[in-house]
Amino acid sequence: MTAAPGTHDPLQDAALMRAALALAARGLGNTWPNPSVGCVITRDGAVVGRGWTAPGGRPHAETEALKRAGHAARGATAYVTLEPCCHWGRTPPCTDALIAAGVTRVVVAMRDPDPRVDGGGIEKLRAAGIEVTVGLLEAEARAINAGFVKVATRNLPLVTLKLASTLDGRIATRTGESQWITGPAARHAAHALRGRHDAVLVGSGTVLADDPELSCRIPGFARIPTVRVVADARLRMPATARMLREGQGPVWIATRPGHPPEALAALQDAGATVFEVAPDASGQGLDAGALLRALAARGLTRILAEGGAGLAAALLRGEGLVDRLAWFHAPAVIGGDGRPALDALPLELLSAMPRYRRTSLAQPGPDLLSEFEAA
Ligand code: AOF
Ligand code: ZN
Repeated sequence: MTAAPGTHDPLQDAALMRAALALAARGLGNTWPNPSVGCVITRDGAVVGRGWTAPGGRPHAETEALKRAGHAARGATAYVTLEPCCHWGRTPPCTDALIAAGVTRVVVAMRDPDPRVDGGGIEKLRAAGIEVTVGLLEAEARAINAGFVKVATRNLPLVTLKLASTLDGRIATRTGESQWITGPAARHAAHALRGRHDAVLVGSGTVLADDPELSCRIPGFARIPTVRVVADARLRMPATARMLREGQGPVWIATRPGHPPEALAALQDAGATVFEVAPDASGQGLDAGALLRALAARGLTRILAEGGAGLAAALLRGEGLVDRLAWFHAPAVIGGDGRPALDALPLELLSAMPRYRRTSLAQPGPDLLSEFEAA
């Protein structure tokens, strides 16, 4: 049954926007610096085209979906998770493609904050006589576009802080033994998390302690290899580190200014990109906000921070730097002489304690994965 022109079935609209959001979610971690957008095109109640932002950020979702719909796009409705672009970037505007294809109705989940678009796409579609609805499942779309929106509005990427600890919040024994606290299913889930982020961020202490590879080792998951970023104020990272020899994806090292060029050259020769970031107040670490702004300036929108305890605490100390927590808990305890997941914040008053709202709970194998958002 087709609804009369101008009247639409809200349940069907919501179901189709949900389908577009699911397509958008597929691209997370693979489209930076662009957002991951989903588009579903329907005609007479049947889906005739689906598309999502291609790895690397182009082509855009709408043109992918239009390509699949072909002539069926004439008189069709397009459901898009972000306002279609109206600017000439490296691809022609999606608004023009929708108009040229003869789409007659566009349902948009949220406006695009990019100043080149920012309502202009909606206006252009309306000016062409297309019926446009804005705001369907906007909260869900904001969650998917959170990294892109944070960069566009605050020059900061979305940060998910991932930690894996015992029930009592320990990540190693007194002697430093840390492998493995969580089981294989949790580690697999952690790799999937890496794949949905543009980059993994660790402190150099973690590199020295564990010599990790830090890539997403699920075949086909990270279509664009996850960037591996090391916060290394003192330039302690050895040029022989495993991540420089193994695994996929670029290695970026952020350090404080003033190191001799030879020290940088050794790491650059090993394949790393090295850049300088302002130090923190102690001069020993990096300023967490400056580090994140530098990553946003390089195009990253979604960062998975994986510790160690110093980096995690530095991020949490910064106002509004950590957006989400992904905390794995193993059903085990180490006790007070073990290494804590977090260095001191420090905190004296409970009223100043950062609080979170749980958004999901999963049980990978014997472990728990709780995800939280800043409250
Ligand atoms: C869309 N559909 O799938 C995406 C959009 O550099 P360009 O030309 O690729 O443009 C990037 C901008 O386009 C980006 O900042 C955002 O505003 C929008 N992304 N728009 O219509 C898409 N990924
Ligand atoms: Zn576009």
